[in-house]
Amino acid sequence: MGFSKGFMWGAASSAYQVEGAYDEDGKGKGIWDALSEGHVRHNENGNVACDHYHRYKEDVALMKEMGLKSYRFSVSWPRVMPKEGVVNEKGVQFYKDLVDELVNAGIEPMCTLFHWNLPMWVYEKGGWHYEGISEDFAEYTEVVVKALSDKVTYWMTVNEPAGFIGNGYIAGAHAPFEKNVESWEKIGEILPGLCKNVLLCHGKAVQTIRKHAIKAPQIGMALNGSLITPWKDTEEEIAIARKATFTGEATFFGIDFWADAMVKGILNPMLVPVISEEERKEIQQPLDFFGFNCYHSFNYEELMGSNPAVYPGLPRTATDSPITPDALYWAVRFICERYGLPVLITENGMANLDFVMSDGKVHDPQRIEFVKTYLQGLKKAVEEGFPVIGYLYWSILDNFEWDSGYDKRFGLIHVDYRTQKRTLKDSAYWYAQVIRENGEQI
Ligand code: IFM
Repeated sequence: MGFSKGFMWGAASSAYQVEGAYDEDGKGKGIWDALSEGHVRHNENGNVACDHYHRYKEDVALMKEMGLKSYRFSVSWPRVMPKEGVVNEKGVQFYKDLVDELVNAGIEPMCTLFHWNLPMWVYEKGGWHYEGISEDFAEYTEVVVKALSDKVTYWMTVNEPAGFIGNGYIAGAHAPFEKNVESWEKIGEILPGLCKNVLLCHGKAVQTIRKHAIKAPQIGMALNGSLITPWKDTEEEIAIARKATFTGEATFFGIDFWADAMVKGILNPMLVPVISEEERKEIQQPLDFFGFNCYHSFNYEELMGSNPAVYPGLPRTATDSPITPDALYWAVRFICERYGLPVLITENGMANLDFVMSDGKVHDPQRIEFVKTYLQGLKKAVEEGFPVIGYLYWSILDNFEWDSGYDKRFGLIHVDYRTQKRTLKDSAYWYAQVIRENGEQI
């Protein structure tokens, strides 16, 4: 037994990171468009990015060549709603065209509603601090769902809330670059409200999708969070790792911080004072899958600092992320056990030192090894009977890696940003074969 017959092999991206066309066809400005100057390496920005807005047909053709079964993209809220209450038909049309292109290529479109580029008009009302944001988000969701749900079945509400709240409002590394790390008092003051607003956006979006979807939807989210894995495969160690993963503590980077509220209707103590009973029910909506972005895990012993799991020269990616191949196994197992939902790996991948070599190719054996070994963990989970819908490599193309600019290359497809030339990396050809064989050789 291996991966199921209809297993969704795919890849992912997000609007701001690939689209470009930042002020074309009536698009409004988002917080990354308007506020990122001075905050990004080499002063880069997403104005042009991979120019996917104009080159989406070429990109979909490459996905088809690779045999992708699914593609996860995000819709840009400011492209679709440049101003409060205003729908930009040309922006909507872009996503309709993209979805048509995917469907015609036999690729399942998977749509994320929010992947970080918040419209400026929402920011001006207070952004994620603004209590009414979930009403606006529901309105936007309705527009997108009415436009795309004749062809889109898979929906993800928000991408990595721990990331955009933590980086955007605490570390100050991501838009809107609010830095509050120096003051625990301030963090304590703002964090519960920010998290409540994100959770309400999720809950209302789920209800909006169910209400307006033309095709019966499959709905989830795309969370990330600390995953702690056992050092040894004993029941005792596993129980310790599980407990260290789902701490119940007031840490917004805990998977359970978000998922307990979304899936089980259980509020973290930090959220209890700010979320009413009615709101709790709005947040807890039935979901069809648990989307998880998984790049690495922490080993329990490593966390305690008492084990050589972290040693000089530990393999790391170009973004310094430790390479921990068993992460997907434990992510699926722990999530399935706790939440009883099928898992979709909404992101997994690595940044590597990729460049076009003198033979005109991009050789990236590290990425092949990375994906192969992570997939071995995923396969183990599948073979033990844990339900997994699919695996989406991050990312289809090299792209704009937020405050790191264009230096960090995660793509299966190399992009030369000077010419926009695409080159399939060795890993893309390798992944294509994995898909053809449905992961049998993994
Ligand atoms: O590029 C990001 C993506 O936007 C969210 N998840 C992690 C990726 C790699 O850092």
